[in-house]
Amino acid sequence: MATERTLSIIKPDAVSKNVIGEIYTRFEKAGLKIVAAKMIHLSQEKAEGFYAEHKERPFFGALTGFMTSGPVMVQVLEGENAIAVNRDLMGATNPKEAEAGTIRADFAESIDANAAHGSDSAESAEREVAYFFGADEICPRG
Ligand code: RTP
Ligand code: MG
Repeated sequence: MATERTLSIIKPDAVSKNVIGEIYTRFEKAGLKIVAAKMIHLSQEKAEGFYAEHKERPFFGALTGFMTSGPVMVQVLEGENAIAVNRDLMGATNPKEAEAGTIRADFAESIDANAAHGSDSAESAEREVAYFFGADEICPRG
């Protein structure tokens, strides 16, 4: 197993519900370490760049509109198989299909307002971490 880094975003709905701490506890209990973090209110341009892979999809406008609707909490998680572990903690994209006990089952309302983002591959993780953090903003903790 490999130590990996993944990019996590607590989306505007979950920030608004005041559950950042509850979600951080889930990361920590799963063995993931927060090695970088910042709260930001995304501009339209920053949100569109982040989700550029979905540019042609019908939900792109709703997605970027939602992601700019309020502040988000962005973090880098580090640990064994961090990418898959974080995706498992999040649950399915549509909270109605998410397994009980996952972040989306517990905190999300809809496929649009679905509480959390996590990188879906090593390539995405590398791009997404660099999209938000410089090397000097990441603090590996061993
Ligand atoms: P995310 O990128 O936010 O972690 O979500 P994901 O990998 O589980 O899902 P993805 O396919 O990357 O889609 C990105 C976000 O777009 C919205 N979406 N809406 N209406 C739809 O069919 C639909 N499909 C995707 C979701 O909010 C999803 O999180
Ligand atoms: Mg995705």
